[in-house]
Amino acid sequence: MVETILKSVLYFVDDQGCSYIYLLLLSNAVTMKIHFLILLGFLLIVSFLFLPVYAEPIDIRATIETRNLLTNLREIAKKGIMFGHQDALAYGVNWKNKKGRSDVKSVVGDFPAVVGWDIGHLELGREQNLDSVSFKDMRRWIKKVYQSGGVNTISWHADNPISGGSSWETSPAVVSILPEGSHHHIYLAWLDRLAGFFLSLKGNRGEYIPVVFRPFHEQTGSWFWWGRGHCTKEQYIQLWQFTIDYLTVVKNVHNVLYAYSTDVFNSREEYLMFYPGDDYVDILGFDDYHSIKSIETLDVFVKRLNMLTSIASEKEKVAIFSETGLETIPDPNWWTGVLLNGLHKMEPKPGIAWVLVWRNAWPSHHYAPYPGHVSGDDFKAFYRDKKIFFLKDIPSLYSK
Ligand code: BMA
Repeated sequence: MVETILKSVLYFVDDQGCSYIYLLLLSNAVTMKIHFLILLGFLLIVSFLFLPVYAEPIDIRATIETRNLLTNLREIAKKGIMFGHQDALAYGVNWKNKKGRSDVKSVVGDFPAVVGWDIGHLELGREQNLDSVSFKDMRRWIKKVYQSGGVNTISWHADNPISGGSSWETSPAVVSILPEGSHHHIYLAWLDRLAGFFLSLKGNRGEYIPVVFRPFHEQTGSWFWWGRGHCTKEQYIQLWQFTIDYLTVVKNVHNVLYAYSTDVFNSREEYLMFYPGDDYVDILGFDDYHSIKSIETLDVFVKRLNMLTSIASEKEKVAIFSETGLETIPDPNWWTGVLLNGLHKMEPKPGIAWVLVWRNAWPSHHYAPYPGHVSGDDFKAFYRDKKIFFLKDIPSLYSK
């Protein structure tokens, strides 16, 4: 291959119609220098064409591993789609906290390439998250995923800071935690805890482990206190920007990529309704549990994917399908018949870096199969698809 390229280059610069070697022998030193420079220039241009374009995180002080992660996500999205599962290593249907276990692994023999975690209740200083996963264990699993080259993505079902209710308790709260608000000091204490957690994620060399943080998600819906209807667009954006500025500038957190992730949307305008700006977002995603329910609405699903990837390529951001799934997966052919079918229909531009299905909590609330599940065989077919990447299919995403 290299030989062929060199040969073409040599003949390209040969304007005498005879072989380059012959010409070199005849040329004087000056001609040789010129030829050498032309050759060098040409090789430089060719090598630049084949180099990945390095993506710049919004945090200009992002660590090298964090930068590499963003670049590699961008490269992956050109080739295929990683499969992700929420809380994959922590528990599954009818088991909890078993070393090396994951429902996905029990079915296909490989781990998801992306693992989702939720830090809801970390803000309160609790030891366990809202789904009873201990933060100590979460830290350990995050390291495991990082060391195996996979991605950790973190959502935040934060409690309502005013009422003390859950994320789903929608008394107005955003305005009160902004810098001029009555509860701003509480929010600062929350962010201090989050920063402490992010900075506690370290690899064996003492390097910070990069994570993708996806705060204040599904804001195009109204079920969370930060959602549409419970704050203005300006307040949401101010909250987002303040959060990132505080974590990066004040707390010196530089191992985080930030994902803006809406719920379903039907237009570009709706998607960007709460968009905090290109300088505050690394990754664009959306959650959709609706259009993927059956083949009947596949066109809606594909349309949303295409809208997302268009916006992402225009803004030079990475796109992800941040949450989805069919609860209990009663359709035995859902994985290939609906999900994969839709993903294959996506327009061929840089696609999405991953698709993540929600957690396997209990028999009536799970989104990935487990041994003996009705959709198990179809999930194996989904796993075998060349465009779908599990952990063994990806290179480590933290080095060049
Ligand atoms: C929801 C459900 C809840 C859970 C929450 C945060 O979709 O799975 O049971 O507490 O996500 O993980």
